[in-house]
Amino acid sequence: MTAITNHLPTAELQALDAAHHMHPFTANGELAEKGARVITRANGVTLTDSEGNQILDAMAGLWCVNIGYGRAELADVAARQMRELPYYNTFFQTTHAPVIALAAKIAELAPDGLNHVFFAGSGSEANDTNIRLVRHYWAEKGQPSKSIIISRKNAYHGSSVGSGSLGGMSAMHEQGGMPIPDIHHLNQPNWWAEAGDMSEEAFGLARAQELEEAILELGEDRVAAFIAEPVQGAGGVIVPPHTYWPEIQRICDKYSILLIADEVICGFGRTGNWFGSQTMGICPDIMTIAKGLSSGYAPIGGSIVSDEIAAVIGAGEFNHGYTYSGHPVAAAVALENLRILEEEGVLTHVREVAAPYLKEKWESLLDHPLVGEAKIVGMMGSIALTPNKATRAAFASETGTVGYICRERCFANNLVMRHVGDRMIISPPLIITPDEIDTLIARARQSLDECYELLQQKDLLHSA
Ligand code: PXG
Repeated sequence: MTAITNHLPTAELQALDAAHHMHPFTANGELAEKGARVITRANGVTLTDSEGNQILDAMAGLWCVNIGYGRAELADVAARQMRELPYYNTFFQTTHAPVIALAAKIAELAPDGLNHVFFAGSGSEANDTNIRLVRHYWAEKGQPSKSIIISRKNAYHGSSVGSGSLGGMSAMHEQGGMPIPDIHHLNQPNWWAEAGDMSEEAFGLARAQELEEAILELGEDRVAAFIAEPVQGAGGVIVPPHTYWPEIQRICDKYSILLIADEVICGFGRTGNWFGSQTMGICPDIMTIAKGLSSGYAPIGGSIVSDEIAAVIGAGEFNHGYTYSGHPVAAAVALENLRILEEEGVLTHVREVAAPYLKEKWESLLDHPLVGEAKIVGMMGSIALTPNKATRAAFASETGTVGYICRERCFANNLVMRHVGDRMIISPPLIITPDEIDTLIARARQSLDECYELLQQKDLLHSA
């Protein structure tokens, strides 16, 4: 068998990594100086690194390892499927059992009327599919001018040219010629950072009404769809005010705009239901899925599509697909993951045990001098760091300076808690126990204390 070089000393692994491996979303030169932390194995919610440190992974990898690490059943299913049929495509009038079973299972779990799945290898690919799908849908309906997709600033929908254009990350748009034409971005419903004196309710409504204003300005005959994450993830776990989503739904219905819910993070139990759309009370026409679909054990994504859209698209040929659409090994792994989520009552554990306990403990961090707001939906949470809670002030330092210091303390304290700007975020495996939540919170508090001390030393506790 090919050697995997875990047995090499850490410094040698780091040197090889620096010499040959380009990390995503990373200043690779800077990392090469420092050396990447080498993760060697994982079990449950715990990562082990090459120095033997045990790290609590409060991000479930990249928001994906919903069932936790170390489930041998998925490895067994993958090995069995590789022996039986490692690959076949579904392009030219063929199919196979794993993709059939997975599509049928997803249709069973998805809300009524969403019964068709177009598979992809990732969330980015699935959102690229969605761009082509909604434009082709309106063209087939005799309205080819309906091509604009409305999205939001600070949304994350992937990193390909199409999905990166849908996303509203300005740092991404600055590199490589994005966004593509006919994508329009609205403001996000981030009450903490952007509401000024408005109440949460009024602000949520105002931000939703930007959608109606945009449709009227651009023309109803030009707008194909609105895409959003039920709860923004990579943007900082921004939980919209409760007035936001009902108004968005009303506007989409009124103007016949397709609603695409990007469920890549929110799907498969993250918010306590199968889909974030159910938690937020919305009825999308398309849902983007990936991540928790396979708990990250195999790369797979897709678009769950309404009966109406599938019928219109299915009347002709949709000239689109990926080599790995419905990959049999990934499909078999995803199916086994869904079996575990269902049969082991993981969503019930979230709703009845983990989420209520995490919420109580997470919100207890509000007594810390640095923590301004604590938001949480199911198993995704954020805290806003601030030098002044009363005014909801940002720090005078460049955005992200303080968040990075806090993240570094977390990493040093064997906790993976990320920062987005000066917000700290978590999204732990759904199977986390109350004891492990206690450890998570203790390490978070310790890291916040150390961060606070460092900010005092560096004289960084000033408001912008
Ligand atoms: N939609 C959403 C809502 C996502 O969060 C994607 C689409 C794209 O999925 P793929 O499988 O193509 O990566 C994502 C991915 C971060 C981070 O820093 C978040 C994601 C990916 C990488 C980093 O939080 N989300």
